[in-house]
Amino acid sequence: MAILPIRIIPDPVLREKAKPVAVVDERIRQLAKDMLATMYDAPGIGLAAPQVGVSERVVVCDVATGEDEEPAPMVLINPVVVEASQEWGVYEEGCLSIPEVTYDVERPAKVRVEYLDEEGALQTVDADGLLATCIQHEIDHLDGVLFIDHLSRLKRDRVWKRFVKQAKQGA
Ligand code: GNR
Ligand code: NI
Repeated sequence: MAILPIRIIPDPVLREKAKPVAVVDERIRQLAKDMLATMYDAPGIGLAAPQVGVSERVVVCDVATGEDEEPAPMVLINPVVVEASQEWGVYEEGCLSIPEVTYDVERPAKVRVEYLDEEGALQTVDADGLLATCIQHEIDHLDGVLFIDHLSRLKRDRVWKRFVKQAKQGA
């Protein structure tokens, strides 16, 4: 298992559309394991492959963060939202690729997601609460979309410019 470096905006890989996984093989299983280790180390509740520089449709998450909760790691390959509730919910979101920035984001409160598991078998999950938000945040990453894209242009541009400046200063 390896802890991988996490890419920070404006790294261009975070704006690419990630390509579907054609075959769920040992390479993908190893990537998922390394992503879980990286996510727990950060720590975070989710991680998408582009955040570790891999432009492929692989996501991991674990929203069971309570002290007395059992870990609940999930690996979602080629995930797709197939149904979203009319009802919306709001969470204060953050992103490991945009450190120390949090804002409220509105998204569908419940989603049904189809994906391939680590064996390549088709699975369906009905997610609500934080898991629904997390999976949507991660699928956005696979399409080059960041949570700041859901904010007003003013707020998004402010955050973006701050990180562009930091990158230029080598911070
Ligand atoms: O660790 C994370 N926390 C979080 C909180 C609210 C909504 C989404 C997230 S995902 C984030 C980790 C991350 O950047 N995943 O892409
Ligand atoms: Ni993120």
